[in-house]
Order: sequence, then C-alpha cells, then structure tokens
Amino acid sequence: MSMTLYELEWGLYPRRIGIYLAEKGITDIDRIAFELLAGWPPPELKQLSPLATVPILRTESGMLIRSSIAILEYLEERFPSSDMLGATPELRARTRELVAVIDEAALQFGIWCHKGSPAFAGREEQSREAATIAADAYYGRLRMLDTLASEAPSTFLAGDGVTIADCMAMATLQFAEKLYGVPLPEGCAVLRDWYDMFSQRPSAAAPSYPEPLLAAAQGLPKVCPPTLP
Ligand SMILES: N[C@@H](CCC(=O)N[C@@H](CS)C(=O)NCC(=O)O)C(=O)O
Repeated sequence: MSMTLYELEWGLYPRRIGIYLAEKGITDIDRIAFELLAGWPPPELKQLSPLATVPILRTESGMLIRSSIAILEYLEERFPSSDMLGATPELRARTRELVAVIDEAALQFGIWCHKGSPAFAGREEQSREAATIAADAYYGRLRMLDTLASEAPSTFLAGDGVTIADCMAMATLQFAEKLYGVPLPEGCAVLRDWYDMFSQRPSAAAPSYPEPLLAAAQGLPKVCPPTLP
C-alpha cells in the first residue's frame, strides 16, 4: 500500500504539502482531493479526523498524520534527499523559527477571514474587532518574516536551498493574495523580493479557486483595513 494524501488542492494548509511535493519531486503518493462546493466537511473526512481538516497523510502502515507541519517533517525523514530542513543545527533552527512564525501568520489570517470576510458571513458570527486584531497580528508576523529574511540574506528564506519554510510561506502569501486579494504590506521589501522570485517556480503555479468563493473572498480588505506601521 502506498501513502495517501487527503487534501483540498487550493487550501492554505494542503498547499504547503503540494508545493513541497513539487519541489521535492515526490510523485509516488496517492492524492485524494476533496471539493469544497460538494459540501463541507465531506463524510469521509469526518471519519478521518474529528476536526475534519486537511491535509491528512495516511502512511503505508495506515497511520494518520493530521497536521501539515507534522506531515512535512515526516516526509523530510522519509525522503531526506534533497534536504529541506537545513544542513546545520543553526540552519535547522532558523527553518523551524520561520515555520513557527508562518504558522502563526496562517492562523491569524484564518481568523481575519472567518470574522471579517463576506465569504463566511451567514455561516459564522462576524466581528469587526476580532477581524481587525487578527489582521494586525497577521501583518506583524509578515514583518517578523521580513526581519528574519533580512538578517541572513540568501536566495531562500532559510539559506541557499529551498526549505519547508519556503513552501509554507508561499502557500500562505499566495492564498492571501490570489484568493482574498490581500497583497504583502508595504515595508516588507525582502519578503516581497522573495515572493516575486518564488512565485516563478513551477511548484508555486497558482491553483484554481472555486468561482463563488473567489467572488465572496475579494471583499476582505474593504471590511478590515489593516493597520500598517
Ligand atoms: N493545523 C492544521 C490546520 C488545517 C486546516 O485548518 N485546514 C483547513 C483547509 S486549508 C481546513 O481543513 N479547514 C476546514 C475546517 O476548519 O472546517 C494543519 O496544519 O494541518
């Protein structure tokens, strides 16, 4: 039995794995893509996880890994070449620091969307205050990423090779820009250059987003203008 990845092709968290697999050239994993418009959560997903979130990786032994970061680290151990964590303890620490900040950014962006976007109005209680706090926290994490990337200038975020941090950052920034129409804020020049460069890689080719969601999602910036520094 081969490994199986359950995903939502354009979803922020599953995209972390999609970009990683493309960068790594791993193709021998079965991929099952759920569809949002078919109704969420799909019954099969609820059976896999009480949280009903994707991505989920089923290993050859049948073990389920239900966290995107745990999946990335597991795949790194299974496919260590080429290394995408960092060659030295310091580089690995930097990768993991970036991973933590990017994960916080993704979480805050999700709260911003859930509480402030027309895409969630009618499905969840909206709160302009909660959305604004989350938007500020999201931009704060992006400024932190820009600082980290500026401290040790290199081709990629954690050094001269692609790491899981690049895959995660790309998934987050692309989701924010392409689906919700939220660009990188001013003042993040190093992150901006990295994003423009990484966007050209085949692994980062933008997925297609469901039209009805795209139309609703584009209202986010007008609902909650961010507080820029
Ligand atoms: N911490 C989890 C978050 C996964 C997550 O929230 N995935 C989204 C898709 S991008 C999801 O499944 N959302 C559905 C829901 O929350 O009902 C991870 O890193 O895998």
